[in-house]
Amino acid sequence: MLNPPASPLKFPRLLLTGAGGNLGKELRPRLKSYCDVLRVSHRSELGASAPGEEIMLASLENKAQMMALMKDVDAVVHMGGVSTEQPWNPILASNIVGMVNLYEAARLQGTQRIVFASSNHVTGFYRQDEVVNTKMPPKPDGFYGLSKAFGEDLAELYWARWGIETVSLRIGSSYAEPKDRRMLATWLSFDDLERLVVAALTAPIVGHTIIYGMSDNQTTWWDNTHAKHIGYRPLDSSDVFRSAAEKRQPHIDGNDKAAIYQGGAFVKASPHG
Ligand code: 15L
Repeated sequence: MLNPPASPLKFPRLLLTGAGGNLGKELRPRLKSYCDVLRVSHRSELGASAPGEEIMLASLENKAQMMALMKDVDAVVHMGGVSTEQPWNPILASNIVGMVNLYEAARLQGTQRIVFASSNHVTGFYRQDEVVNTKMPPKPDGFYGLSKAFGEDLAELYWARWGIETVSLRIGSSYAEPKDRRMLATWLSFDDLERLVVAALTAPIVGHTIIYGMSDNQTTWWDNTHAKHIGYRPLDSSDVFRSAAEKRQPHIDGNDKAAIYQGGAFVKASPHG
């Protein structure tokens, strides 16, 4: 966990959705420094609330629950939704219908800033020998990546029509350490995830900005030139794990689609169950 700045910008009420997910669990204790009240939400039990927290369970696909969840919320860190390649129906419910419910509730309840957990799988069908910037066309690698591309377009619409600001985070691979050689390029440490989310929350003017979420890795496939105004400065790097990752995976099959495309195993995952 980072030490917050001496007098951090504080939101009166900040909502964290998906607070029970892998990254939501990491962010839940870290976001407290940036708000007076942290509202934490998930589709299932979250345990006892900590000081300064409000717990509100909600299903993204339930419009009434999302309207209640967003009441008096100043900003949202939206980590909720399906986070892997799955059949279309659960993705439709959480990542499409759920996303529309979130933004309609933000419009009607007056929430002005959303940080949206998009994914690198929006551009997963670019090759690993290409460098992608955020103005290049999406190449989603499955239903999950496609749903995140929809989320980014929805955010763009709500900015253009209703002035709701969003930073869409195309998160790479956020784990305690890189698990394989692909993650030497896509790894995002938990501390850099916090740096990225806080920068996205506190940057003065963002409109709708897309930014890739990776640490300061020697190997990188992503170019954040068009997101410099967010002020994200990663301080960790996958390089310290390079020899361990290469030892775990000494050979790469050049004909394996997971080794050719940036989406890795997602480009081969079957969405049909
Ligand atoms: C994602 O978007 C997934 O949510 C996460 O579990 C990882 O698979 C990550 O992509 C990745 O590409 O490593």
